[in-house]
Amino acid sequence: MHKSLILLLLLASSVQQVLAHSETPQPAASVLKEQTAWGIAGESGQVTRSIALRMSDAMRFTPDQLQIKRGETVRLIVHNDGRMLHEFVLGTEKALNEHAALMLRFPGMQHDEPYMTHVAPGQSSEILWTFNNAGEFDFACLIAGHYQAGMRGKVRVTN
Ligand SMILES: [Cu+2]
Repeated sequence: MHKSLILLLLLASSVQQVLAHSETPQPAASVLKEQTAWGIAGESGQVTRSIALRMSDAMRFTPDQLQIKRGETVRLIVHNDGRMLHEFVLGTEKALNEHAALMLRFPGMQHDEPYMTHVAPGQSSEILWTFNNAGEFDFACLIAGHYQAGMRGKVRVTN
């Protein structure tokens, strides 16, 4: 299991303790720039391409397939066309499956990482991401029920 998920699990199981603190715990900078199997957080000066994605209450992403060249830093602009909250989370299929299982157990779980964004109805949000590993990765909305309804897509990063 990804270590940040374990942290989230610990946080979710100690909500009372978390709420007892006046300050929201902030992840360390080293955590924010953590290398993952599917890439690393990008900088705005490195952006080579912008890709717009739309999310709908039909539990679909448009487009649901992305082609990336390894080394590209992409500005992913995610718009929520629906009337409910959606989110965009990048990962491996395995990481997303594990994360989705946690979201089912703890539907109110707060989570935030540089490879995910939560988008309110009618709003847009963006992620800057450097795809520095080739491979086949996934993106998904992990809100309980959405992932299970098929709200996911594929990213192919080629050399
Ligand atoms: Cu959703």
